[in-house]
Formats: sequence, structure tokens, C-alpha cells
Amino acid sequence: MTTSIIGYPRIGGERELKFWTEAYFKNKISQEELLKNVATLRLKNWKKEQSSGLDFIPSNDFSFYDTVLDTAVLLNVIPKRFRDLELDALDTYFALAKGYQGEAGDVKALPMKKWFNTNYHYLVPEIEDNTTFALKGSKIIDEFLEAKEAGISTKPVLVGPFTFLKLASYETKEAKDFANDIANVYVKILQTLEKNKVAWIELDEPALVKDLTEEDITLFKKIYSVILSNKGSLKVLLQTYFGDVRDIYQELIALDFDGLGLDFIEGKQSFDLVKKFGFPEDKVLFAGLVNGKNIWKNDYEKTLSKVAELEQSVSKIVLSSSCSLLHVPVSLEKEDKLTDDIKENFAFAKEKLQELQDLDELITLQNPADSSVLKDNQKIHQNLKRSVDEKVKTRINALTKEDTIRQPARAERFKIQQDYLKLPILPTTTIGSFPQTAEVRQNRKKYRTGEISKEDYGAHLKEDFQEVIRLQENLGFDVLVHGEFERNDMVEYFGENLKGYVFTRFAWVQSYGTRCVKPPIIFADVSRERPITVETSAYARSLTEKPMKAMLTGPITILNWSFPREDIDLQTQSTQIALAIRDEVLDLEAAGLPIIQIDEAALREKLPLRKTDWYSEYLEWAIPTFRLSHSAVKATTQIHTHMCYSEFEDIIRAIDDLDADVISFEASRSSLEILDSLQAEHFETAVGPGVYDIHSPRVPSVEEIENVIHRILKKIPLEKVWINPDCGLKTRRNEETVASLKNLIEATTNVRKKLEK
Ligand code: THG
Ligand code: ZN
Repeated sequence: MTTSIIGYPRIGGERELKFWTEAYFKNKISQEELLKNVATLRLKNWKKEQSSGLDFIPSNDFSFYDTVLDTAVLLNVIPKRFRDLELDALDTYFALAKGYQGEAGDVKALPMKKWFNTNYHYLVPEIEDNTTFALKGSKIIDEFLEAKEAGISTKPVLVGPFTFLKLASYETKEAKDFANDIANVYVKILQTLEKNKVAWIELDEPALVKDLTEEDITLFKKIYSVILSNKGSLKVLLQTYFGDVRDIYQELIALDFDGLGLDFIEGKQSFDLVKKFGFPEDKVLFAGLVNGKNIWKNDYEKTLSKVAELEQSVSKIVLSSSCSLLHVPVSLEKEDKLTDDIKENFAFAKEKLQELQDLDELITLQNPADSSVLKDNQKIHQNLKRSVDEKVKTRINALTKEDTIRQPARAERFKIQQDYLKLPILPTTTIGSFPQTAEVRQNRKKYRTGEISKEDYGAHLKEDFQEVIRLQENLGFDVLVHGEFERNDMVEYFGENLKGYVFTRFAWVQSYGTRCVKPPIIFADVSRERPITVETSAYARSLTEKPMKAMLTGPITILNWSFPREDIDLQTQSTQIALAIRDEVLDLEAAGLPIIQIDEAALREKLPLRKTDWYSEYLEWAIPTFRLSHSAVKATTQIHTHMCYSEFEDIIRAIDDLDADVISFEASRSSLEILDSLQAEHFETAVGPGVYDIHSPRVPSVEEIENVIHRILKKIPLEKVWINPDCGLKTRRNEETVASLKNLIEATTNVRKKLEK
């Protein structure tokens, strides 16, 4: 048997790519230096893959920012505003990714969206009516030749044309208007690859695992009939992942692909499809059996039996990862703080290469049961029988529906809280975090490495809290926050403070561009051993007469941004976290915090890719789990929540069902649409639709913000409206933050005056 992966993490074991790229942005290194550096990184990865015995080594899985953006550039899908800047190729690329403000002009970046059900973001290609598809870039061929030069023959990987068109945004035309154009460019790409003696090309079509309409299937077939009839001697692998292809499987096996890649980890019906409809003898099945998304060691015995099962219907199998390894950290090697009995259960990207090799060898053995490789693997899985936390178990078993219902009802709480909090109309607040300046990070780092004592660290933090509270008071905010200077990441921080979690030192995963996150790992039953945020929040509260809002991350987001266990279901894990958060909420209330915000930034993220599964597989438990975290507070305590990404028109009922008192969300880009749906659906929760975009360093003018507020007031009843930025401020600098917040307050004051007249 042979082995394949769909992609390898490109950020580098030490996040080299991030640091080099950011140095280039700051003009600290030249373009030549940057290009030279990344070539060494690519070579290192290829060598690693080669020495691990991997048969299908991917190329073109490297990217400076995002592979969808790479594909857009390759296909000449570059909106006019970027072409007009007349920058060189690499700087045009970065302008598309990050926007550009300088001598050549002032343009906004392409929008960013979540990549299917992951925490990775891609850039949304903008297809203008007069976009001419053409083969422009040469990255895919350059990187193939670069590897070849080093004696490594690779399988170039490219986002497929169907997925590309499905993910793009349009002016007045639509995907099908570009079907022929895009097909013709892919033919050119394939021909160029063939000329250069490429054996296999992988075209990634994850969009096939979503619900497909008849039109989608027609579009897909139209594009691929052109491509496949011109592929010559080049072999084409159609790769899918993140689910199964139930809507198009029969068509796929009938088309002239040489290989078909299916996900047997997340694809619930993948096995059944192969069994029921068979698999053509002349095609190769790339069987995604090693999980590319989670970090648990593969269970060899189980995988071998799955391979045996597939062999009954399939003659040619390549063992593969279920998706790109981009979604897991690079390597376990440097995790010297984890004990062996914990570490032996994990496999990051590098270790997954070893797993593929092990499995490959085991498959060829007559008696794999005798192999020490298999025995060692079995032992690890047997040893992992985690002890059950009886206290947690008893608590969960005792839960009833009543525990997820807050009393009194929201409409009644609304009046009680108005009397209690006595806030003005259009109350102003922020989402919670303030700029994490170099100084703030330094302080945390020095404490972590033991350079300063706990006392010094705490004293420094107290100064930061005092300063940010004074700032908010001077600006004139109504509801204050403490700034979250003690937190690295809103999920990692809670992971580090909850029992049952394991956290790593270097296990970075790319989130977008040069930005990474370090997801904590749920290892055992989760519980709270001691209060986490109470001391900090109570201290902040003591510094002001104004209402202080305490900040927590919600159970669904903590779960979705962690690596979860696979031996118990997600609902149980999030319920455990919800109970921990519930304890924290009650302690904050007892400590005198009148308002508590429980962020659910990632609620949408794990929404099943098929709409039919939304409630039955997810929302049905996710909503009550969130409610469990706050349902025990007094009527006077106001519960806020926050969501990033305003794409929730289609789950508005679910969001209202969270039964928060107030929600703030990112709306500055598409506010009108979302406000319309809120109005149409009689949204009950009070709302703070962010009045400016914090993802850009741009300072919004007073007038601009006033206009946004007036637009909001046309759709939402005055007494339900809050005024806030659209997300946390931690990635921004102090200067632009203060200037923007000042304008936010001035705009609010102006609107209040107008309303009083
Ligand atoms: N936390 C986690 N996941 C997330 C977000 C988050 N996913 C979606 C969204 N927010 C992604 N946004 C960011 C924003 C900033 C950073 C990462 C993801 C970031 N990272 C630092 C970096 O790469 O330099 C490292 C983090 C640190 O210094 O602690 O700035 O908020 N889990
Ligand atoms: Zn946000």
C-alpha cells in the first residue's frame, strides 16, 4: 500500500513563517530574504515527509497567507482596486490579504471567512463581472520544480474550480457564468503540469460535502467534463474532506478521475457509499483514515480493520490523512513539559507521518498481531482508560431541564434590570479586551518564565487595570471592563485554569495569515477547582462607581476552540465546561459584578455543514448548554454574550434562544442585512451591533458612527440598543483605539441629544 497527505502545516515548528512575514511587513527584511527563508522551510518539510516514507508528498500546500488566495492570484481573480495599485506580485498578494494604505492608494482587504468547520480562515475571492480568468501565477509549477531540484517528486495540490466558485463573492453574475472560463484555465494548468512531468495533481473540492442542489451537480459536471477530457497522461485526484459526498458519489465514480479522496473520519456515510455503490477498479481510493483535525494517536487496530473492510469493495487504496494537517500543530518533539503518559497519546503533524508509515507497514504483514508496533499502539490505547471524575458525573446526572431555564422570563428581567442598573439610553460599552501592547505581553512572559515574581506580575497587572478603567471613565463609558490583560487567548486561558485540560507550549495552529492559536487539549473530565476570574474582576469593580462587566468565555466556544476527546461525546464535554462556567458566573455575581458577559464567538463554527443536521446534531444541545452556564443568576444580574462574524441570519432563533439579556456582534460590514432579519424575526435580546470595524486600524469619524447608530435605530427599538465596537480590541494599538472610542462616545452623545429634542 502507499501513503498520502493532503497538506502539511506551513507555519513552521517555531512559527518561522509568521516571524519572517511580519518582519517583511515592517521592512525589517527584504523580499529576497523572505523568499529565500521560506524556500528553506518548504525544503525542510518536504525532506521530513520524504524521510518518513510518505509516497504522495504534497507541494503548493505552502502559502504566505492562504491557499484560496493563492488560487485567486493563479487564476487572475484580482479585483480592479488592487490591480490599480500597480504593486509587484508579492505586495499585490499581501494587499489582497491585509488591505493597503500608502503611497499607491488606500484599499480594503478581501473579506475573510471561516474555512468550513475549522478555526482556519480563507480570503473570499471577489469575482467582478468583467473578471477574466487566465493562468497568471506560476507558484504551483515553481514549487513542483523546486522540490524536483532537491530530488523530491511531489503531488501539486490546488483548490478545485467548483469549490473556488462556490466560495467566491460576485457582483451581478454568478458561479455558473464563469464555469467555462475557469474550466479552460484549469485545463491550461493541467497541461503545464503534464509538460513538466507531474504524475498526479490533487484538486481539493471540500464544497462537495455540503448539501448540493441539482444546479450544483450540473455545474460540477460541466466544469469537470472539460477538465477531464483534456487531462492527457496527468492523473487527477479529486480530494474531498470534512464530510461525506452523499449527494454526488455516484456521479464522481462515473467521471474520469484517476483517484478519489474520501474522508472516513468526518464523513459519516463514506463507508456506506463505497459499500452500497461500489468503487471502480480502475480508480484509486485515497482513504482518509488518519484524523487531520484532532491530535489523538491513531488506533492502529481499528484502522487496520477499516482498511480490511474497504478492501472488500476497493482494489486500489492509498492510505491518507482525512484532511490537510494544517489544522494540527507541527510536532510534539519540543513539548518537554508534558509527561510521557500524556504525550504518548498524541500525534501532531510530524507524528501523523509516522503513523501513516506504521500503518503502511502493518498492512503488508501476514500477521500484524505479532508486530511490536501494533502491540505498543494497543497498549497506549488500553492505558488511556481515563479515570471518571465521579463528582462531575453525579452533577451531570442530576441535571434537569429546569437547570437550563432562567427565571423570570427575559421580558420581566428587562424591567428589573432597567430599575437596577439605571443606565442611560444607548448604553455604551466595549467587548472586553483592550490592546495587548508589547508591555502587557512582556509582563505575562516574564512571569511565565520566572523572571519576575507573582507579586510583581500582579502589581503590574493592577496598574494596567487602573489605567484602562480611568481611560474608560474619562472617555465616558457607561459599562466598564477590566481589559483582560491577564489573558493570552480567550480559550487557552480557561484551558490553563480548568482541571481536565492539558496545555502545550509550542502547539501553534494557523488561524489566519500570520496569526496562530494554541488550542488547549481536553484530556479528562473537566471541572473548576477554584475561582478563575473572580479576584481580578472584583478588584476592577472596586476601582469604579460605574457598573463593571465581568468577562467569560462560553462553554461552546471553549469546546470548539479546544482539541476535544473522542471517547465521550461533545455534548458531555461542553456540559462539563458549562458547569465550571456556571460556578464562575455565580461567584462573580456574589462578588458584586452586576453584569457578566459570556462570549460565544465560535457558536457558528461547529454548525454541521449540512443544514439538515443543524438542530439534530448540534443546536439542540448547544443552546441548552449555554443556558446552563447562566440560568442560576438573580433577575438583577445582566447576562451579555458576544459573537464574532455576523453570519447568523439563518440561526437568529437559536441565538435568541440562548436567553442572554444583551448580545453584541460584528455588524459593521453588513449591518443593514442583519438588522432587517433581527427586526423580521422579532429578536428579543437587546443588541449592540458593533458600530465600527475593529479589524482595521482605521479610525472611524464621529459622523460615520452617528450614521450607523441612526441606521440601527430605524430597525431596533431604542430601549434595546447598545453602542459598542464590533469585537475585542486586543489586536489593535492604543493610539487608534483611544481615538476610535472617543469618537464612539461623541457620536452616542450627539444622537442622545437629538433624541431628547
Ligand atoms: N481565539 C481562538 N480562536 C480564534 C480567535 C481567538 N479564532 C477566530 C478568531 N479569534 C481568530 N483571530 C485571531 C486573532 C488574533 C490572534 C489569533 C487569532 C493572535 N495570535 C497571536 C499571534 O499569532 O501572534 C498569538 C496569540 C498570543 O500571543 O497569545 O493574535 O481569539 N482560540
Ligand atoms: Zn468578536
